[in-house]
Amino acid sequence: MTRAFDPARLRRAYVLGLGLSGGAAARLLASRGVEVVGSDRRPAAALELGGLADAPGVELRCGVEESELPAGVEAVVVSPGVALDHPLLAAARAAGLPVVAEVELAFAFLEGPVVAVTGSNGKSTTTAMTGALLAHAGIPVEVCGNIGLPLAAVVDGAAGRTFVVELSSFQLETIDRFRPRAAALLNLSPDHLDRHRDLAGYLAAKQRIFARQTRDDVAVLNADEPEVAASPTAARRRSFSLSTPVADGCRLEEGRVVERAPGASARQLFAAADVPLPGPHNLENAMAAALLALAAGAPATGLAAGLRGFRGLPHRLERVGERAGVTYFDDSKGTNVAATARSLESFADGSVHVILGGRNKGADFRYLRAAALRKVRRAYLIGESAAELERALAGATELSRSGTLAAAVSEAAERARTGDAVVLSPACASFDQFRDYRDRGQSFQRLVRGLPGLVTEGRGGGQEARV
Ligand code: UMA
Repeated sequence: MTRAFDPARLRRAYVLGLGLSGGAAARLLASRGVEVVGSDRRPAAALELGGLADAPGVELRCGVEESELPAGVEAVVVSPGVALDHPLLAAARAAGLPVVAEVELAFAFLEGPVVAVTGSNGKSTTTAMTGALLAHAGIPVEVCGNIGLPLAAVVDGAAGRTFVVELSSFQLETIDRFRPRAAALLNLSPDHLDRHRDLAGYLAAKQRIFARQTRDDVAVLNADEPEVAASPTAARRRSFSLSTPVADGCRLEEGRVVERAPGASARQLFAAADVPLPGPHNLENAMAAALLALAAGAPATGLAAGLRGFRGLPHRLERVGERAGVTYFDDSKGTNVAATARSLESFADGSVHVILGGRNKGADFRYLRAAALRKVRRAYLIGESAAELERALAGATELSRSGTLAAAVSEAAERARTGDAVVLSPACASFDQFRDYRDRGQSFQRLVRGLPGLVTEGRGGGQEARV
């Protein structure tokens, strides 16, 4: 039998993976007087350990893939990137020790409500938007999680904060007591199938976000996706939709987002035009963010102004600049087929020169054909999956086997004409050629800024993306 995870009584813990989340978890544990053994298969020189190596009570084992647990360990905190069949985790389970996510550990120490966001796409934008809406309402907020700042890193801080946490399926797999006051499941499309085996496993991991909620909490669900809408939860179900009528939640009605709730009269929350980011998917993100913000105490009257002030996030349809009537967008965060297809929907038919490719995470690229047929003038294929993309998209649009990002940018810049857009939205992970999606996006931006005659406009030009 697995022992219950009780951070208050923990004396010695193992932290597997010392990246962002493992590092933050180890620091949090050490600061609470817990002895930590941490390991990472990468050598210490490749990790950003800060002062962790010298912290009292912390022992680090880097550059080795450990499979045996040291004596006296009472729980294992696992980084999201570690597969759950890792030998060390199997050993922990066999010994009856709890294996928990960094967010589960952090949750136990939080003093303040949690608002959580998951889904296949749009979760970072929705998380940031929710944070912006709460901040606009004067509610102290910490925006964190998968978005890039571990929850464990923000446990200590001013009192009275609301924690808006983006959660990936990887993190959700090993939560237990984690209970968000309000939680959203935005959408579901195939992603990370290399880890979750099938869509049902992936959905089940996502739905764990609601597992500990009670009827005092709020679950925000996408009414336009039946599997998402049917998620089991004890919480009050509030839905959002672009088309389906909702009994409790909000819906787009003739350019206005209208809220309905049992026993209350309908009211406008904001207008579609208040959302400063392009595409119907961002309207969905804004509806979910509004319902979460309401659940966390923001007044409805400030939502429209809060949204208008939202600046968007880097590497998500981020406008890099313009040159000879051609606009360049960095959508490096488009790491799966659905994200890229959604981004393409933001552009005029036949106007996009899209850069695709990288490491395939188990996706079927044929799902890109429909969007490619309508929106794409030419696709420039890079990285490991170029050949697979070429087979999947043959006949749907013009194709170039560019190989590298540099070759793709230079060829796209040469071919694009006034009114076109050049968009890096790879539908793939970046790890074959780059450190991560940020590194890939930054490389793209450097290449674009190096084009002669480019006029840069910085971040937040979402509106201009509506071409
Ligand atoms: N490691 C091992 N053994 C293993 C596997 C990994 O030692 O078998 C080590 C690696 O060498 C590495 C560390 O574990 O040093 C990696 O940890 P990690 O991959 O879990 O990454 P972190 O740095 O902790 O970052 C994680 C999230 N990464 C992943 O889920 C892969 C970050 O999301 C998140 O921002 C961060 O925690 C803070 O919460 C990134 C991501 O790509 C952006 N997320 C995926 C997505 O959005 O699709 C899920």
